[in-house]
Amino acid sequence: MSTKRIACITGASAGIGVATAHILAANEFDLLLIARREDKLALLADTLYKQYNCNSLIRILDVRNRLDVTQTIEQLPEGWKGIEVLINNAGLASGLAPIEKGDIDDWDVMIDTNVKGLLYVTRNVTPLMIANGKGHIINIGSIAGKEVYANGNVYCATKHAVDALNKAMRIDLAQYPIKVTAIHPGAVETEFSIVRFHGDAERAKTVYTGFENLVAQDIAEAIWFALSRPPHININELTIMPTAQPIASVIHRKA
Ligand code: NDP
Ligand code: 8X3
Repeated sequence: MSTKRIACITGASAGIGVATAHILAANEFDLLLIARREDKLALLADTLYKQYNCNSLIRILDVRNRLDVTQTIEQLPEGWKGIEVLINNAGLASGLAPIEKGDIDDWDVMIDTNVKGLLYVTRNVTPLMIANGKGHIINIGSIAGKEVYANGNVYCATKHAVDALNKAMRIDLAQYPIKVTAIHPGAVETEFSIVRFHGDAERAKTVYTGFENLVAQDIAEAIWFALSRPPHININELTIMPTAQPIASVIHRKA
């Protein structure tokens, strides 16, 4: 087992999770990579080893499954229990519909993943951090956790919950001392909109046309900024928007 610091990234198979894995691997972390798609995680682990000599442990896990989350963390090899950084990133929007027409299955998926899944992982990882006497949790929220927009109802509610949990965790965990930071992005082009629109890639593309959206690397760099501050500094939260998106519901697009 190497002596590098260990970070756990949920939602490591795409988008912001992949970009964060690269930046942490480049900064001498070994990585516990969590998501449901095994092929994507295996490919990422291989790339990280070749590019950065980073050791990865991949775990195929649906964060909505409480029992599986507990077992996965409990059954980590001893050398991997020293998790110092947790990136709570796994999450999604499913659908975009007014409250009276929303699909209740979409609502369940978002609440179970974005809120309950984040809690299950956090509940199982924080005791390891406390035992190790240090830690830093990065919660990936959203501008949707700061504002609400038409048809975003339940997704916005889940991200407001992440915002509240981020503040609450910080109060509870500062004594150990464990840092807690939220990163709240605006529009980042990833698989996010393809997932939101249930695989409709053409509709997803329209979300990002006519303006310069953020890319996953922009968010990974902000995460690294928060992680690389000295021990006495905690970045409580950062809201990061495309310049053309001053608030959640306004995007200045060129014709
Ligand atoms: P992607 O769809 O590209 O990536 C989402 C990741 O979450 C994937 O790795 C996916 O892996 C994982 N995931 C989803 N559901 C589960 C689950 N039940 N169990 C385990 N892993 C899961 O989107 P982004 O990278 O954009 O999203 C990352 C985070 O950033 C999310 O929390 C999102 O809400 C947030 N965000 C995104 C913004 C954007 O505009 N893109 C803006 C603001 C916040 P797999 O499918 O393999 O399980
Ligand atoms: C994703 C950004 O604006 O679609 O969280 O809610 S937004």
